[in-house]
Amino acid sequence: LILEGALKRALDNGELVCHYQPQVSLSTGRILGLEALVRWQSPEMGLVSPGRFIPVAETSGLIVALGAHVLREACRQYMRWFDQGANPGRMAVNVSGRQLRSGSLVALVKAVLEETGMPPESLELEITETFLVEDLAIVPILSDLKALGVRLSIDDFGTGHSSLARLKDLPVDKLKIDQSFVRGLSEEGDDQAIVRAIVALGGSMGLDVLAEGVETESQRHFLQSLGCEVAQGYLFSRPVAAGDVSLQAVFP
Ligand code: G
Ligand code: G
Ligand code: MN
Ligand code: NA
Repeated sequence: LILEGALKRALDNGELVCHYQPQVSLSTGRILGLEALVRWQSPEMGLVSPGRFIPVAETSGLIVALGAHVLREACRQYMRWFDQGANPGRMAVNVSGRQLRSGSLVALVKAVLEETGMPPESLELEITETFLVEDLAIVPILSDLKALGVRLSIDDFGTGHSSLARLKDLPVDKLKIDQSFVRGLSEEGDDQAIVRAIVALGGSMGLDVLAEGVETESQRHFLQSLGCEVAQGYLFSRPVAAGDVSLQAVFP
């Protein structure tokens, strides 16, 4: 059980670190971007997965400070690579529903872009589909974020029951196909049909489509055959510490 007080101290002590997972072009093998995924490097517990503490952060409200820390650290790290002459493509950062509704997200993103020098078009904010359908009031916030020049993507797409009418009204740039659909791709069946439909939907709405959770060559080949351009998953790389990230193409 993770307690709010312990998490707050971890944040204050700099124990929350970002790992990074590449997003790969399926046609060229090149790294198009990285997703920042927070981990708790605890002196007592070792590396703690966000699945265990993000829910605590959400209910306690600590997610707002935690999210600000992750955004700042991811942009700083992006600029470190950039300044070394490496090209990390885009940096994707997860934003929770509570952060979106906090009223301070737009000002935070603006401030972090200014203080780090991060090019706005290289920053992508990932918002889980469930939050996007829950609350109509967030559309103006999304528009304000777009006005800063950043990109928006819908995370876990396919699990949040957004209607096509709703999707049409959201100022987003990318759909991230939830990994639950990618898992079943190797066998004929519903998952193949769902992934095919999402790729077609993205194509016809002018949205990029990324497949999450790609673990096998057969999943990769199926996605390629469908015309899905970008993928992310253990097949290419697990999320790793900044020092262990390779920005080289994963296949020639
Ligand atoms: O990295 P991992 O697969 O263990 O992440 C588990 C969950 O935690 C995922 O749903 C992921 O989106 C979420 N997560 C990881 N990092 C962050 C973050 O910085 N902010 C938010 N809000 N969620 C995150
Ligand atoms: O909710 P979100 O999509 O942000 O979370 C991504 C989560 O998926 C992270 O916890 C990350 O560690 C995990 N992940 C990334 N690639 C793979 C994969 O290929 N297989 C599995 N099982 N999990 C993955
Ligand atoms: Mn994500
Ligand atoms: Na996801």
